[in-house]
Amino acid sequence: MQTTFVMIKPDGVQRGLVADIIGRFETKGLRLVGLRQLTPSMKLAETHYEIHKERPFYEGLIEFITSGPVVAMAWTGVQAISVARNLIGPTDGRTAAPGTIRGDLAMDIGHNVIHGSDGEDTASFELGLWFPEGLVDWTRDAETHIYE
Ligand code: DAT
Ligand code: MG
Repeated sequence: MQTTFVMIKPDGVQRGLVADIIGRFETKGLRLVGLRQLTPSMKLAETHYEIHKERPFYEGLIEFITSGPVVAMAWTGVQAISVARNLIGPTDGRTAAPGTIRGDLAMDIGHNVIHGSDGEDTASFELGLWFPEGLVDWTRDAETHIYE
């Protein structure tokens, strides 16, 4: 089992895509173990995207992520990190395949609706950053039907 960090960005919240996006993770079979809506502080956004600090798009990215509320989530499942990344699709919404969240819902590389952790180290760093109070430990009865 893995837990991954997923965030609906301000464009996804403003466009009313929260229910659609949460529904995709839930119906896939991942288990929701954390959910918060907040407008990220500069410090939180800068820490989250620290790895991109030297990139030319960094300032615009921080401005965008702090521009309004985001929905931060933690999802658990077998290989949840890659499962979530595959649901999300590649960075550029215009070339992301239909069927993926970005492929279905985004037209831009920056305003691409959603973030998902890209590996075990980033997942644990991002979960600790966005959910300092910890996650919700619960059993999803449906899991006996989701997994063999
Ligand atoms: P991803 O979110 O697919 O993991 P990333 O980690 O390379 O992509 O970049 C983080 C975010 O930065 C991405 O979701 C949108 C923004 N971004 C990346 N490349 C960009 C670019 N060339 N122009 C504008 N924004 C970009
Ligand atoms: Mg990334």
